[in-house]
Amino acid sequence: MKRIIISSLSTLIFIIPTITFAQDVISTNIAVDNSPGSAIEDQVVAKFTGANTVASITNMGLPSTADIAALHYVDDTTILFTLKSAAQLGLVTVKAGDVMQWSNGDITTIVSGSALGLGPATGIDALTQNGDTLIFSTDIADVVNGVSVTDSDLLTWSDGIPTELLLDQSVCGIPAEADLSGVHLMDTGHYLMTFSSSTVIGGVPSRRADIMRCDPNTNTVTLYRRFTDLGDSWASVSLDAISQSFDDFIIFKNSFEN
Ligand SMILES: [Ca+2]
Ligand SMILES: [Ca+2]
Repeated sequence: MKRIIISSLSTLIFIIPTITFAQDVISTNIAVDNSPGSAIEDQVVAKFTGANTVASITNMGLPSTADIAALHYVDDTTILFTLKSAAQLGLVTVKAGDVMQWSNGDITTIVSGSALGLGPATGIDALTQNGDTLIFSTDIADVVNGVSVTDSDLLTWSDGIPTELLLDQSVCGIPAEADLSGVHLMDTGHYLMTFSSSTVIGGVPSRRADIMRCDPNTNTVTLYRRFTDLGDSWASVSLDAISQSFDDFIIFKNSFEN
């Protein structure tokens, strides 16, 4: 007796896998001509692929006199940021210590510098998030809620919980004269960090436009990314704000679709 096996393509289910890539998101301290790409102004946010090309530039409509000092890239339509100096953004008056949110074109205040416990002359020059909790660095030494902090310590704040010290700069071996000017908390618990001038972090040289990675559990520091590799136009550039974006890409497309 013969057995007949009938198969049909229509009964098969194809799964298209995706992979998530981390893309580095930055603001520069000065305008840079990222030739052959477009110019990057200091008040916009540029997202870079791993191939050192600009994936996108987000212009939040800030005045050309504004300079983004810190940013946290939530997604393509929502960015937290601070400015280096006071500015008028539409109806909103922004001071250097204020944490702002841009969302689909609307700009609102997340928390003011005074509500964070910062002195009136203190700004925020590095910003990241852990859930809804803000993690940030000040641009000068300050006394925050009775605690003396340096411009490279990491502080933390969430709604209802006053600002407190999160990570002393000594954990990452940041020398006293260095100023942490950009930070991003990775899913691994490591911190990406940038500094306002060339220095040595945990024994590892850090130049302008370098991103360093600190593992606070093992006290080890490594070079993560060197933006000066992009070309001569980056030689005098510092990264004054960094973050990361995670985008899903389809890496396999089967051949059964038309
Ligand atoms: Ca900037
Ligand atoms: Ca700082």
